[in-house]
Amino acid sequence: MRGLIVFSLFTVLAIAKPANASATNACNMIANAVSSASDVYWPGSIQYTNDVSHWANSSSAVSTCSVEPGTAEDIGVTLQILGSTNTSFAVKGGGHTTNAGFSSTAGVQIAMSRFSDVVYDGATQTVSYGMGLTWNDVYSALEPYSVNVVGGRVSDVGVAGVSLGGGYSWLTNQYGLVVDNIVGFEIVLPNGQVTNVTEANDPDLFFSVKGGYNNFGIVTQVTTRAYPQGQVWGGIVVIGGDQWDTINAATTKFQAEVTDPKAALQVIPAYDAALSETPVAFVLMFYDGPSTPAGIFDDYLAIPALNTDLSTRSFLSLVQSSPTHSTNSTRVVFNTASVTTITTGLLDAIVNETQFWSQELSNQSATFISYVIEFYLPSLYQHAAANTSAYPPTRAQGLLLLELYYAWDLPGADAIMQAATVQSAAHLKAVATSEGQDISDAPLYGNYAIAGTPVEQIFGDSLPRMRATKERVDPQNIMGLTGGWKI
Ligand SMILES: Cc1cc2nc3c(=O)[nH]c(=O)nc-3n(C[C@H](O)[C@H](O)[C@H](O)COP(=O)(O)OP(=O)(O)OC[C@H]3O[C@@H](n4cnc5c(N)ncnc54)[C@H](O)[C@@H]3O)c2cc1C
Ligand SMILES: *[C@@H]1O[C@H](CO)[C@@H](O)[C@H](O)[C@H]1NC(C)=O
Ligand SMILES: *[C@@H]1O[C@H](CO)[C@@H](O)[C@H](O)[C@H]1NC(C)=O
Ligand SMILES: *[C@@H]1O[C@H](CO)[C@@H](O)[C@H](O)[C@H]1NC(C)=O
Ligand SMILES: *[C@@H]1O[C@H](CO)[C@@H](O)[C@H](O)[C@H]1NC(C)=O
Ligand SMILES: *[C@@H]1O[C@H](CO)[C@@H](O)[C@H](O)[C@H]1NC(C)=O
Ligand SMILES: *[C@@H]1O[C@H](CO)[C@@H](O)[C@H](O)[C@H]1NC(C)=O
Ligand SMILES: CC(=O)N[C@H]1CO[C@H](CO)[C@@H](O)[C@@H]1O
Repeated sequence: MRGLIVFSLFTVLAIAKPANASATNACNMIANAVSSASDVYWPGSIQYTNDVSHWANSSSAVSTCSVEPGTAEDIGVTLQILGSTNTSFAVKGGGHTTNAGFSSTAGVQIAMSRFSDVVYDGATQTVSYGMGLTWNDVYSALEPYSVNVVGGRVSDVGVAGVSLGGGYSWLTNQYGLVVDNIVGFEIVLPNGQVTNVTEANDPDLFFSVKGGYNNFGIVTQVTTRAYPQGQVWGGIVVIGGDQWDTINAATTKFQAEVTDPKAALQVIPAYDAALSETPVAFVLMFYDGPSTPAGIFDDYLAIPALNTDLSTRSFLSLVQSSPTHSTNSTRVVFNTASVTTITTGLLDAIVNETQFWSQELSNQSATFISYVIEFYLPSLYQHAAANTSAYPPTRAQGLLLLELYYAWDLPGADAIMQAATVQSAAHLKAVATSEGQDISDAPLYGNYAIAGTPVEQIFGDSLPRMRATKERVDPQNIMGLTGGWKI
């Protein structure tokens, strides 16, 4: 073991030195070439520290410098330099990816923070928002107009990764995914050209970027449909692990009976070291109206809770009440499985996984072992036509998403924690399959999938069209110098 560590340290030092020297050169070239709207920062500055910081510290890296572009043209200049010097780089929106290297790098860190406008256009009923924002920023800016967009469920998550990866929202049962509502975006292509892309002017690129992240260029802003938004009802209850049978009965009943698209639910069996030694259930409830009609969440509300935060509130307040259980000092992995239905058997298996892995990993500095069960109506993918976005690659069947979310403290436990989620997700897929679910080809959501997942499982039949588009807009594969789901 010790020999292995010494060996890999040597390898890292050996390749890191020349790479950083050339990255330093690229940083200096960028600093000299960009306009006064943009800046390059070096380690030690506050701006650099913010630019490389991620929600999960396991996703951060020590880059050579950071760039905060202030204009789309400067992004074009930067991409040209990175391409001509063959320098690794990363593009960060909100920095919430849990996969190392997806928006972090030892090379040049691009931080999108200066793309921070939110513009509501009442005439077209659309909203344009910049790729440096969090959902908190967007919802706050829209609240005075009583309108909203389809976006993330947690306030400090970046708009970029959610919007470019698919995007599941509290409003998805009503209006579809985030990508289903995008009507256009501005992108800086790898050749430096800045262009507004729509279904009308470039259907292949419009399709490919909706799910395709950073494979085609760097997006600066997205324009999406606006919807009226009033007060909502909901929040969170925390229920003790002595109530699993009652919780699971409420959950199977919710799934079988509730068809109101204004209702949304997440049930999260979770071991939370800060709360208790045994797993508890977080139940997140949402209703798009000032009160929830009788019969929707009653069974959950009847269960004695350890903690309750439910009320009639603004959408922003509801989103801010979601727990995130992590700061950027901890290590996190997400993994996922897609299923077509949640049975009592599957719920029991998920609770058992929470119990099993929280014990198994208790000596690995685990602080949080959880399984987010996301409920959607079977019609969730019917809000856009087939073949209109790279993700999801098929809209034939509605899916429910399981998101495994583990957090821990010690870097030495990384490999064990990641491997545990792979084993656990495979186990749950096997349980669902053994119950007769046809999920062998069910697409996985890229924002929840663990690094190393084959892109075929995320993009499926979208890949040929994405690859042809990439060949056209990025023939030199400049975007291959950055990490993420590479097609
Ligand atoms: C607490 C929490 C709650 C979440 N809730 C939700 C939810 O409700 N719904 C949901 O769908 N997902 C949710 N997610 C998952 C979320 O979609 C991903 O974490 C997503 O990647 C976050 O986007 P970001 O901009 O913060 O990430 P980043 O790490 O900044 O970026 C993610 C990827 O997008 C690329 N990218 C970023 N900016 C650009 C750009 N301008 N142009 C091109 N590529 C770019 C990056 O290079 C990287 O590969 C949640 C995650 C967390 C941690
Ligand atoms: C990291 O934590 C600091 C301090 O809590 C906070 O200011 C910063 O916004 C966080 N960064 C991210 C990406 O969450
Ligand atoms: C760019 O760098 C990579 C290694 O980071 C190397 O494999 C590749 O050959 C280089 N390409 C060119 C054109 O120099
Ligand atoms: C793209 O559209 C936005 C909003 O209309 C506009 O501000 C921007 O200048 C356009 N960009 C290009 C390159 O035409
Ligand atoms: C609980 O989960 C573990 C790990 O997946 C598995 O080995 C075990 O069979 C499960 N127990 C039950 C009762 O399902
Ligand atoms: C941690 O606990 C598990 C199961 O309880 C055990 O198999 C493993 O050997 C332990 N690991 C260490 C490093 O103590
Ligand atoms: C969508 O594309 C797939 C192949 O990628 C094709 O089989 C299917 O017919 C298309 N559907 C529609 C409605 O165009
Ligand atoms: C607070 C903290 O732990 N920060 C660390 C996050 O990761 C980077 C890169 O690995 C470290 O340099 C920080 O010290």
